[in-house]
Amino acid sequence: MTLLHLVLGDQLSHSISSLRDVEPRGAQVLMAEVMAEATYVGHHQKKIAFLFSAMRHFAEELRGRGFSVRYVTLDTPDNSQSLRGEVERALAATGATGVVVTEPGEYRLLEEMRGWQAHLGVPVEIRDDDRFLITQSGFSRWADRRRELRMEYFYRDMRRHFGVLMAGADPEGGQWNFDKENRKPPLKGLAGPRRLSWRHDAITSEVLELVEARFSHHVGKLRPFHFAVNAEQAEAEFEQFVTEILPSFGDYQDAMVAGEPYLFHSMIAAYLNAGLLLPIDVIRRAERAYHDGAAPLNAVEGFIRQILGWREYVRGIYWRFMPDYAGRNALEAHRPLPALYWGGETKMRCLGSAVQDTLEHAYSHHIQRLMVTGNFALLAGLSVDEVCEWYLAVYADAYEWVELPNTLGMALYADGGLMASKPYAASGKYIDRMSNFCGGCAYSVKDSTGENACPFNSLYWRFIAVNREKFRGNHRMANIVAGWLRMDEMKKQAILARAEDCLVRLDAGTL
Ligand code: DLZ
Repeated sequence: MTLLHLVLGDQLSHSISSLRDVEPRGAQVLMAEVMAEATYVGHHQKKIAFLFSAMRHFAEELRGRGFSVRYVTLDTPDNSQSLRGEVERALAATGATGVVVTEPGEYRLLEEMRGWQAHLGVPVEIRDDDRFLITQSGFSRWADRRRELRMEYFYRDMRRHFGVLMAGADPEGGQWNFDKENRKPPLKGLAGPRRLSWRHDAITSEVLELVEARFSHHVGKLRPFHFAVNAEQAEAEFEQFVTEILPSFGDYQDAMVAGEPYLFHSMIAAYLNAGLLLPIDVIRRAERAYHDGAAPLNAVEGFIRQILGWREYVRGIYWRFMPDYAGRNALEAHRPLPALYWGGETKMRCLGSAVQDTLEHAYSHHIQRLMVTGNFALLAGLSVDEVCEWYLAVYADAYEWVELPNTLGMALYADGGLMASKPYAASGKYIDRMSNFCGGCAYSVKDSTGENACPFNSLYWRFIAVNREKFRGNHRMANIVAGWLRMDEMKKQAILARAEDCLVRLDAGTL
């Protein structure tokens, strides 16, 4: 009996559960480039090129291991351009009598797959994705026992369970979290090291031409294209991170520098989320760097918290609360996404720079995402749906399981505090402290009123004023709301007038 093993574009791991316990000879693998997946949001051109090239390389590796792989390129004649259609065609062509697939990372596709068995008339087995360190049911068991689902406590339990950075029953270094040591502002001239970049082989060159021909209307710049496209290259990039970059990662985790899109960040999210790297491997490698004395604890703990804590936690939140989660909009934010998010002109240096980095690289680092593009969207009350769609489209690492909780929950507080104990709202003062943007900006970060005032300042206070009733019960917001209520009435009016002026200009494309 031959089964059809479907491998999706973000399942490029040889240990993926859909290929587990399978004798390569006699097994039939299906991989398919389809318009349905390439266009359900308007993915960045680099994201499509990265995935198609990585998929094609992975198919070659599988063939090298003896698998029979049916690989359908986007331009294959008769490509039905949907995953179900390609499964249907493959079943007919190969005579396979059942389908095996690892659960997808997005709710919409899982829902669709649940209907495949009835439609196709053969058994469809959907296996757990055990590249993640906790299953959906494991997360649910953890969550069922708690009133509040805070990441910090989840992370501690994961450290204990996996014995990562532990000294017996205690955390290594006597503390679970070294976040306070990870917030150094950038020194003058701070710059990250030069990163590895890869020559295009024949596969990547062909994919780049395909993306140029078929997706040039999508967001972002395709070239130069520098992504790793197989596990070997991704591992080499990660090794460079551990040996040259990780030691500085902790200190400058929250710093932003104009013209330095990567600084000391690992840049591995796209590889992890597509399956070229495995979370447990990168966690153990970083831990080893600490034990070997090659990287300090604040850096290693900060890195491991992102993978073992945050990444697993957001996935758990996503699956526990979908599909209801996607419809949440606790602060009733509906303003249309302005053109500047698609590269339109802005005089705001920090925002313009974060957007330009995003369009150029399909990447920006987490503080730009959270405290610049995210913070601005929160303060300006931008439509939750449109902002979430933007984040899903523009980042090479974005799939809904990771994007939605990070955007809707963390950045926009649209889940009403399920994930974050208070909104990540900040005025220009935060950006000034953590970056070198404000010095060269057209706006004055010292001012909240008048037409030169940094828009973040007036919008911050407007956000507090508009939502003060909603924040009344939140003890972490009480002082801020009280600060607004105490403020001189004339000053309040001037701030609100400036905020309205900013919003008018935002909509007009002149902010
Ligand atoms: C993101 C993406 C794109 C652009 N194209 C494909 C594709 O052609 N074929 C495929 O199998 N997967 C693709 N993907 C990744 C899927 O969208 C991803 O597997 C689901 O969103 C679930 O995470």
